[in-house]
Amino acid sequence: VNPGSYSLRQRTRASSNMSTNVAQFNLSPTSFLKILKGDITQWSIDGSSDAIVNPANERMLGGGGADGAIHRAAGPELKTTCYDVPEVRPGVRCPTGEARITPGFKLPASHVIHTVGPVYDVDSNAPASLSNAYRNSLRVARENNIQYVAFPAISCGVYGYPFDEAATVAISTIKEHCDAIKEVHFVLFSDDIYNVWLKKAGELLPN
Ligand code: AR6
Repeated sequence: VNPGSYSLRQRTRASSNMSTNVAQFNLSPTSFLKILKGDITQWSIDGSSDAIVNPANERMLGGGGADGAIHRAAGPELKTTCYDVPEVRPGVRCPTGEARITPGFKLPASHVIHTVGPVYDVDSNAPASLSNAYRNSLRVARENNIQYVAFPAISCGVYGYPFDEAATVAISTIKEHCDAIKEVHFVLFSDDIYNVWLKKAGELLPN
């Protein structure tokens, strides 16, 4: 085991292994941000306690997009476990901006941190809600001694957040709240979002 080495299970035999395409930035003297393209359901850090972040909805019982993919890859135990997360009000297990943790079950990552980003057109304070989703996900990781965390572009799919604005909130929040986290990875599904994130990280972070 090479601590800190990152793997996308699907790609390990491919010559275009994504680990060669990882852009790395410093978040602090002791933490890194890595930006890569790929499928977050395939992500893990070999031999470490790690977590992927699920861009869920408040019910926390699965859905479309990355949430659907994560539930399919984790297997049905994930939904059963989510079902047992107490409701804070009817139908709401994880209010917007908060985060909850479960095991990863069949996923390569050991944990899933479920968070809920804002619906861009509905939330009157979308930047604060999006920032809370990143901040609380990192807090939950820290509380569970998880030092490697992978995020997708929360709210940038079904929830309609403009990519450039989302990247600013995501990267600046992570920079401010990365204490005790060794590596934060963004695993981004599409070229356009990947390119926006790379540019924004170049503007906001030294490397
Ligand atoms: N790996 C990485 N990123 C992915 C993957 C994947 N496997 N699949 C999609 N994405 P979305 P949201 C990207 O819609 O906007 C669900 O129904 C996707 O291209 O998954 O926060 C939930 O249940 C986009 O860039 O999440 C909620 O109801 C980003 O992940 C709602 O959608 C986020 O898109 C949440 O909407």
